[in-house]
Amino acid sequence: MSQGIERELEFKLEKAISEASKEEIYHALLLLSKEKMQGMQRNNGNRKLYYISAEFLIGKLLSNNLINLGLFEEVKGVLKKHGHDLSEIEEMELEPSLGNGGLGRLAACFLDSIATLGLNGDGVGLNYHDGLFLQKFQDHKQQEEKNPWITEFSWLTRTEVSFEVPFKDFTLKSTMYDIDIPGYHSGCNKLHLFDLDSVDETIIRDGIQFDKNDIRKNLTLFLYPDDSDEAGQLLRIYQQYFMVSNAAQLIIKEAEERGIDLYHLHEHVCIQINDTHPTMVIPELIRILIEQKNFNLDTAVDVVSKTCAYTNHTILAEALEKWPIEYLEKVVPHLMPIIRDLDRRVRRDFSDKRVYIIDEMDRVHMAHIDLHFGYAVNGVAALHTEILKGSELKPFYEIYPQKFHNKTNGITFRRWLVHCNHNLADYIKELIGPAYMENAQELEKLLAYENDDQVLARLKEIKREAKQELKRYLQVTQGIDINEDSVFDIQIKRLHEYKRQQMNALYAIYKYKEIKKGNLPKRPITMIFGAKAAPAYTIAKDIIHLLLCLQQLIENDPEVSPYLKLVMVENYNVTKAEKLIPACDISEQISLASKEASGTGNMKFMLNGAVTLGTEDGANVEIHQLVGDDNLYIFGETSEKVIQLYETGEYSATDIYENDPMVEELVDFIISKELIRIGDPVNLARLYKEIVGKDWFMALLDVKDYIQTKEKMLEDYEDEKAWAKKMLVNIAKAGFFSSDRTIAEYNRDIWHL
Ligand code: 26Q
Repeated sequence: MSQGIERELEFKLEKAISEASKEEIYHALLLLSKEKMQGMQRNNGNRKLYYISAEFLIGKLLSNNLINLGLFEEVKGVLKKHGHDLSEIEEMELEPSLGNGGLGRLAACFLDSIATLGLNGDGVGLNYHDGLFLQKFQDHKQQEEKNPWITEFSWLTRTEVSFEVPFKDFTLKSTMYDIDIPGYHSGCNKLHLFDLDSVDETIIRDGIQFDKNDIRKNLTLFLYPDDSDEAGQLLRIYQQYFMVSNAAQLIIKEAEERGIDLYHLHEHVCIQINDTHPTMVIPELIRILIEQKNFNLDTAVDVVSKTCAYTNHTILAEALEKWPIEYLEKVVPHLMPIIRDLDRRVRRDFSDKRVYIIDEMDRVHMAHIDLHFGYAVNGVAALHTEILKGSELKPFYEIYPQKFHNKTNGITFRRWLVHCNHNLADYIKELIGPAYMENAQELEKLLAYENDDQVLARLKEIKREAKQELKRYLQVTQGIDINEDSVFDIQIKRLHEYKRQQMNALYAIYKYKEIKKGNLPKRPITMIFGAKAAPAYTIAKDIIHLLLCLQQLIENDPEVSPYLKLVMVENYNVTKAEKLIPACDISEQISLASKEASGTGNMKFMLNGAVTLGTEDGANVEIHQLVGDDNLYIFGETSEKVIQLYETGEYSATDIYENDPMVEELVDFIISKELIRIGDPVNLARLYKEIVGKDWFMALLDVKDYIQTKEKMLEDYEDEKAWAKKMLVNIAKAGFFSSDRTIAEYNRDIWHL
């Protein structure tokens, strides 16, 4: 067999493997994988799922495709024999950054699991040429740059499929590109990404600026460009409609090709709407069925309502999409009569204004369309779903209790263990066999080794190897030196006030001051952050500025730097996550309780033997239930209390600041002469004012408990054996968070494929 791949590779290369460049080998492996995937069986079945999402944060594909094709070990061996290292070949691939964070990465994990479970389901989205911006640090601030990823050789395959998408003043013709999604030891599905041939990358100038009004040239240029102004919001509506009109036309085309009677569409098709971004697929399908397939309005509404299901990913009011009618009239006036009709139906049936689609300010509540005219809605973790039912979507839960589901998120273990942490994956295989790769619950068998000194010692050793690996990587990529014998404390996720990176920064200030006072930690601490801020989100950018200033302050202080290091990883993305997660000891999951719908990084860390420091929020609650009090560290106020504080408006950051000298001292340091000397006084003063005067996400509420809990954790870390046992329990209990389990539940309760 091994000779097979070797020969196929040489045939592709037209030269000896040992003489080929890394780039040539990458191209050859890409072509070879594409051929194998084309030859694979397509998952099929009578009912087909279309998972529509504005984001698919798929990460690099080479290794994962090789793993799922069952070729990874073989290819690695052949390359090694000829003097090449597969991990160096992987570096030739550019990461497609087609997502912001959690929601996009979840969609990618789901595609892997849908294919692996042999389910008939494709993804549908947009082919952004530049995706999310590339983050650079300059003068301790985030700079955004363009981030092109599509090269001559690519996982994309241009197809013949094309549709006409009608906008108010013009019609655009799409092109569909496909990416193959091979299941692990299973059939293949597709990710369909729609694009426009007329998109023009040369309109991008200084950073990520471009003409937001030239839709033909800019439509699929970027993921969610700046929507802080009207032109940005209109572009977002153009993108969303382009995505869903293509999806709707593809769905109808494939249904007709399968000979399906469109009056029975819901028996053969289901559409999962990933957050509200694809919501316009509902009125668009209704429109097409009426205008092109002779449906009457009632029947079209009925069939579509039985076809669509919606996932909610957030309870932040500002993230729930509400489009002014005026904007929709400018972009898709032909949908407005349908949306108005849907609103009329709601007003006919219900008197509660809170469930109307169109509000008093003439805004269209996208989630309300999904809730009334979809057959299912789900939250993404148990607590999140309870909050949706009990407060955020309560009026809807009262009308449609049967529509509500919980589907706790999951992650694909193929990427987040087998691919990113070979040493750990191999060792687990040695201990309990390979079955855990397809049945994650098997990991519980590791509990048999809870008191096995040798196993515990090996787990610590594997962690140290991962730290060394990360050390090398940061040395090469950022010229930063970290100490592999320090404790690695990591917070990597989008920068948002509710995720409270600012509270972690206050810990860094606390530790800095302690060390200055001579209270040295028993072991050096390495605090690692990775985060992008939305380009128009001022406070988030100010928090990045604070972190970068602290990084320099600590680095340049010889009294402190032997004991504390703060590293901000540039351009945090999936590839960097894959290097950081295996090396982590302390997993920071410190959102304000009730605000993080689920979190999925928390699951990736746990699976790789990190211990969670977190609030009772999102899926942390379920992690807590699984591992028990001894194997994670919980702090902070409960979600009930936080919700109550918002309701009564009684939270006052100023009160806490003024009455607690310790808090005052930490916060004041943001505008200390030490930091002002390094940073920009405007940014630092603005952040200081925000925290003292408003602190909307209540960092000061929990900061003391947070610091105390982290101190306890660092102390416990010194009991090597006890810590290794916590690592083992976390790994063993992570099985529940396999996206295979999540997808099996979606299929059982919602999709029925
Ligand atoms: C909305 C309106 C206008 C512009 C942008 C948006 C927008 C864009 C992206 C709103 C939300 C998002 C992304 C949300 C997201 O990533 N949510 C995360 O989803 C994860 C998967 O379910 C959860 O684990 C996280 O808790 C949740 O924050």
